[in-house]
Amino acid sequence: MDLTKRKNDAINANGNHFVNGATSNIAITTHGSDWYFAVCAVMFVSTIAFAGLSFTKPRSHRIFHYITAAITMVAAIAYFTMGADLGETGIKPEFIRTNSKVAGNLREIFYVRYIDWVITTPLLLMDLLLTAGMPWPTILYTILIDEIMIITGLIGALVTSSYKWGYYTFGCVAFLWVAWTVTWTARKHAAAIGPDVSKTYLICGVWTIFLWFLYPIAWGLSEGGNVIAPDSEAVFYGILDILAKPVFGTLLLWGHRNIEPSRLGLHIRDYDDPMPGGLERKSEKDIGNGHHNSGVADNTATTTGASTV
Ligand code: RET
Repeated sequence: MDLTKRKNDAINANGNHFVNGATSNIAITTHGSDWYFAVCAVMFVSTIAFAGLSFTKPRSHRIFHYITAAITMVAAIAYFTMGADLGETGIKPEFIRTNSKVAGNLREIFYVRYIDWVITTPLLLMDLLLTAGMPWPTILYTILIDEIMIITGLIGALVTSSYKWGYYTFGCVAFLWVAWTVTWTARKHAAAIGPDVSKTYLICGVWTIFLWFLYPIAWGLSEGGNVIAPDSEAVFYGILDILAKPVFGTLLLWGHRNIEPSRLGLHIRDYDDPMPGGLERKSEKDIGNGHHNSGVADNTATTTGASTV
């Protein structure tokens, strides 16, 4: 078999199965599919690299490697899906255009993109906000608002009337809240930990918020306004995703190379590490028997032990 002659068959195998008796579709071509597969390869190689780098650290120091590898792993699968011309549906555009690149009565909307984002944007925020040593309730709340941003973006993309812009507006307001937390509140937390943490946080935080501002613009031109063709949409989101995931991940892990997770409040124990505070590890036997004290007295003894070490 001559591999050089093999063609990308995805559009033929999976594409343009729109129902509703559509007469014309606005969908990706083989070029778009090739590009999606190329981005899939970038995400896959990055995942191997981030996961491989985790082995250079003890297990208790791998949290940022694992989060970052998970982000590109999910993206690789989403990009495989889009390259295969799957994970999409045809939606009637609000604005019917005459330009041949975007003329038609159904536009291909990749809902798999939002399944990717609803998983990966919270992980990106965890990478950032854990670096800043943020309290966990703030992290959870910010992730919830981020999920509102992504899900309203998905609903807006699937709505055919002008009401889609209502969802878009909700998404933009949610994004402004996230951007505020990242650029203001978390920046102050990071600065309080030390100059190295502050520098890493600033580089990754500014990079993120700058890039994230461009996503609603891509949405407005693609799913929203039907201004650019699905192949151009692929390039726009693809470049943003490469910068926001593998490039961001590289900057973040590089920044973390000399930062102890415990300085960020992340006290993670491996099974063979000493107990925190120099306490003895207790066996079942010690806890259950051999003491005439009540549980309360036992606690007191433990606390005293900790404070004298
Ligand atoms: C939408 C439309 C609704 C308004 C806003 C949006 C923002 C999306 C963002 C996505 C970021 C994705 C990333 C993916 C990972 O690679 C949903 C497009 C504000 C900011 C970083």
